[in-house]
Amino acid sequence: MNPSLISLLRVPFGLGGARPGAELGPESLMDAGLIRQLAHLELPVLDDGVVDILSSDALDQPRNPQLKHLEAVIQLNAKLRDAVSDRVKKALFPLIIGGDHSIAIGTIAGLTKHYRKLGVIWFDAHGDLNTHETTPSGNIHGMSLAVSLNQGHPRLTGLRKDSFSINPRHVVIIGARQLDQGERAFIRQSGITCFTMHEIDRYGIAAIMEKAIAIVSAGTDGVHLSFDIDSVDPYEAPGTGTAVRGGVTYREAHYALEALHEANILTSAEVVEVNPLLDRNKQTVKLANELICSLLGKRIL
Ligand code: 6HN
Ligand code: MN
Ligand code: MN
Ligand code: MN
Repeated sequence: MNPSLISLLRVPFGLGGARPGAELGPESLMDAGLIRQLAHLELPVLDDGVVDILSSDALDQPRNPQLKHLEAVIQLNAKLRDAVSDRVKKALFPLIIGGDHSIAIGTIAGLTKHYRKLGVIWFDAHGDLNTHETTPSGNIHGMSLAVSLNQGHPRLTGLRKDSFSINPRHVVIIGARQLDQGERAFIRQSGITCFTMHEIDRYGIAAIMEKAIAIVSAGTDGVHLSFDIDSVDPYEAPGTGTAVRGGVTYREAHYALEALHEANILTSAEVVEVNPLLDRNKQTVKLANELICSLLGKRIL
């Protein structure tokens, strides 16, 4: 891990997602002992507060079916952007726990106020590369990577107006298995690397991580991990709003994050889309905490 002190930011927001419950993610990770587990690793962690909106549904008039809860998403992400920017300025390592994946818009906008050439690893069953024009659902969590690459509705990309752009060649998606038509076109045209489950099956997670690490660290000045828990197979991670069969296994997920720790390239990370309302015996919540520990250096031996 590069900087010495980790700033843990909790973002209890779910209005960018498909189903209620992701807003309960941060509380459930904390209740399951995240701070205690990190303390075991003897990591310097600052429990650095909550980023939330003031009110929710009242903000959302008139409703746009292509951009659900747009006003709430904008308000939340402006706050999160400024909080993340502040932590980077203080040379802290921002660790954000969500929340649905729309919060990556604010996280990455804040990071790229400082990082001129940010690399991004996007672990996800999905591409999150829709725009209001291509979205099948209107849920903004399916647009957050596109917005972070300055594509989409101007109200959303406007959150990035004082931030440096990200070169799509510095972006790697890992674990994809459900891409919409517009997202496939986006990937083909942009130069993003996408390692789908097919490539993970073919080459193995170790080789994929090696390639991904090489891509995001060449010519960049920081690397962000955006980890959507739905990248993991629903057998292991049922507690998420848009589960898709055929994901990475328990060990593949751990290995991927262990490899990232070893590579020592990350400058920030976020874990999103844990939905305790859809969970089974807190399986997904516990997994999220374990994965965070692997990412931050927990070793088997
Ligand atoms: N996520 N591609 C679908 C959509 O509605 O745009 C699913 C998006 C899922 C987003 O899981 O972060
Ligand atoms: Mn996602
Ligand atoms: Mn997803
Ligand atoms: Mn969701």
